[in-house]
Amino acid sequence: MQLNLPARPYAFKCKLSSTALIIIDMQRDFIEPGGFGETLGNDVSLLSAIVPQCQNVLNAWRKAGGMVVHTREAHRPDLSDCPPAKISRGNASLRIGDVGPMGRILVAGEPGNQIIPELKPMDGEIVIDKPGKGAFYATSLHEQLQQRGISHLIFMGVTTEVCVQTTMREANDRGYDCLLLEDCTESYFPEFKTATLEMVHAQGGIVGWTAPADTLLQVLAKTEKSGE
Ligand code: C5J
Repeated sequence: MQLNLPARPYAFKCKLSSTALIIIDMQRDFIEPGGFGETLGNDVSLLSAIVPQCQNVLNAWRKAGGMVVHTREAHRPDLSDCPPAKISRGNASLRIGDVGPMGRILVAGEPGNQIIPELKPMDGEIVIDKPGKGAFYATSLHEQLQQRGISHLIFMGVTTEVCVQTTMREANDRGYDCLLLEDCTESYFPEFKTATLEMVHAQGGIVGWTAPADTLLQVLAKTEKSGE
């Protein structure tokens, strides 16, 4: 199935069979009230607002038979994969590994570290636990995508300017064509989201493409109807 999506700075063309949907860090601790994000003073309702549209895309992508990858920012319980600089940075009252409202902060297996129930991974979908902001650093993501012949990536998730943008830049440097779905990503700082979208498609798509999710939903619905 060939997908031809109106996008910025120009049309994003890909084949379903060589494209993966990458969902970045839609974890309870970043998105749900009472989690780590909220304890840092952030308004998590900004992030939770994108969940319904992310669900629409995930459902349509699954229906079309596309490959799905979920990521989580997650460290080993002994924090051996977490640089001391990452733990000590900033003046948060809770640090990585401390016990927060939903268990230990950014530690694999803890309740807050799980992907929100609305976007729960299904059997057969890849889940990448990543110690960095970028999903390619110290993970098997690149190898797994290469094994499946993936050349194009469609991104959703949070936060736009941190883990989403970092992963897109890593992907871009590894030769993937990347599209970010504009209303399926969010930041605690709306101005950072706006700036990131501009950065991604600036200079003829220096990092990739951006488009509203409806463009993908419409193309998927049309191809389903025509039985392509
Ligand atoms: C993500 C963060 N997922 N902001 N993490 O963006 O620390």
